[in-house]
Amino acid sequence: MVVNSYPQALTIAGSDSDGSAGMQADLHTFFARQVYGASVITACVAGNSYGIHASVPMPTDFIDQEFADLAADYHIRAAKTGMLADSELINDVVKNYHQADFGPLVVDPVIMTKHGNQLLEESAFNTLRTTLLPLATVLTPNFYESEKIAEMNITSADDMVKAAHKMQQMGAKNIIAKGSHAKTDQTEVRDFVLLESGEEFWLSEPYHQTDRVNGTGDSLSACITAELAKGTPMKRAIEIAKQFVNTAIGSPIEVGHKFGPVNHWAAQNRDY
Ligand code: PXL
Repeated sequence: MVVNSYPQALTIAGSDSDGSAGMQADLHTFFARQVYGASVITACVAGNSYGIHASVPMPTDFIDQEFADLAADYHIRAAKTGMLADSELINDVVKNYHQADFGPLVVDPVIMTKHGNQLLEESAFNTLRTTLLPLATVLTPNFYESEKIAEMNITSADDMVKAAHKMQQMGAKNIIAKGSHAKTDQTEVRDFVLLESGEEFWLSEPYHQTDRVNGTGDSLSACITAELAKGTPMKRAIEIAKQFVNTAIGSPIEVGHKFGPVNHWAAQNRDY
């Protein structure tokens, strides 16, 4: 008798053809953390290590069927969202998430790639803020996304704290607001964490001077999702994810010519 008890996580995200980011990075991460990975594909992106060159959203009735098929069979214990492209897709995913019982939701508010490709229509920011954000058990904005969502310029540590509190007031329960990587002479990256309990703290990791950081945001949010699917407490899940991604950045893999992926092999099977 199959008891369906193995930890299962879901990524609701876009497919990235070069495998460095999006759903592929999520599934690599689930695998590396020994969690079974299912996927609801929301969009397909054609690109490589130089950039993204085309993108198509999936039809919403197809997305509805993906959700229905998983709900009818699998025991998804945690899920994450990645690229959602436009308001129609966000509303469809929100509708499906309300109907499903897929556990805590990690929202990676994917707006733009590191190299300037827009993955969410400008007109969808408000839908993201008002419908998806309140569903977020965890929100994982990068520096740019925090500025966009909180609608403020972030120029200091105090501003990061302010932005995180603003995003919590919008309905996200736990926030990891990622620090800026903009200064090439910086020696560390500091992320600010605000938990549902009100506890807040900074996480610091060494800054790696490398172009091979595609998929870091996807992998961080996927690692938190994988840990939540296994029942890891929230604070520990966030700490593990930060160290996992830092390790994956630390050992680049030589694929592609320009902005390559992080190395999930280097980060797997470790006790963080
Ligand atoms: O890393 C952000 C991201 C998310 N989703 C898809 C992507 C990318 C970046 O390239 O292609 C599908």
